[in-house]
Amino acid sequence: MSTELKALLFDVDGTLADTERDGHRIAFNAAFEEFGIGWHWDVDLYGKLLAVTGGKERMKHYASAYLHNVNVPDDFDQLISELHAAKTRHYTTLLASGAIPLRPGIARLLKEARSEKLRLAIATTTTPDNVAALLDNTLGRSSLEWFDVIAAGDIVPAKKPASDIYDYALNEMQLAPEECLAFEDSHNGILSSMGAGIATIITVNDYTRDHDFNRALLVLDTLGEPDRPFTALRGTPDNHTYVNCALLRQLHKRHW
Ligand code: XBP
Ligand code: MG
Repeated sequence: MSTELKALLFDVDGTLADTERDGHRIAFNAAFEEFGIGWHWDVDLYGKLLAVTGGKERMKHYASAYLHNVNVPDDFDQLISELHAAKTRHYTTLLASGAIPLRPGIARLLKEARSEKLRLAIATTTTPDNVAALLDNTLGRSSLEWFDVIAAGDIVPAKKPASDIYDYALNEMQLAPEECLAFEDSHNGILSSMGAGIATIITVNDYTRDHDFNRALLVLDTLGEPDRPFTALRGTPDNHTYVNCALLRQLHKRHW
């Protein structure tokens, strides 16, 4: 008996929108300036730091791997927590200015999935406020209700590449992994989604183009639009030129 596709689970950063280089990075730097600590993350360095998911975890990793924890205060965890709160404030303000649009095909696919009664969820490492700000400023406030569960940030102890955040979302939705597809953009992301047993579609971005996506169902440059076809980097999208529910059902059926 074949399993029916019931839900789509989306990563946020890099997948729903290109938030890292011109969003999170800018906000981290603004927080560093606000606190006068002399840190600055340029585009290349930030690409390397993305190996560690989660903003607090990333700052701690930077202090230990790049600064060897020199001049780190006794109450370092407190400083990290304050820096992170400031960073979240800068980031959500940036999103409110409309600086970061959704990636091609995201709004269209979410709307089509809703009309076809596919359930939706978010599984991300980022802070819940950041997810709300992105959805609010792109699709409108009511779009938060499109998602059965918004699994985000510290809700689970272990962030991606651990599968915890996807396991949490599946459990909340009472769905089996075979009933879902996940959308990711990074190696850590696909380790997490596939660790939870969910077949995964990748849309790459400049930071993740060279990551290992061997186990992905499909690797694309974007989800595409009817007038803006995707380029398939791996996998077989048959005659499709943009991702819609028909293609997703076909890929899902072929896989399971
Ligand atoms: C996203 C991240 C996040 C953001 C920062 O990873 O790594 O940590 O860069 O967000 P993914 P916070 O796309 O795999 O979920 O500062 O809110 O933690
Ligand atoms: Mg991501």
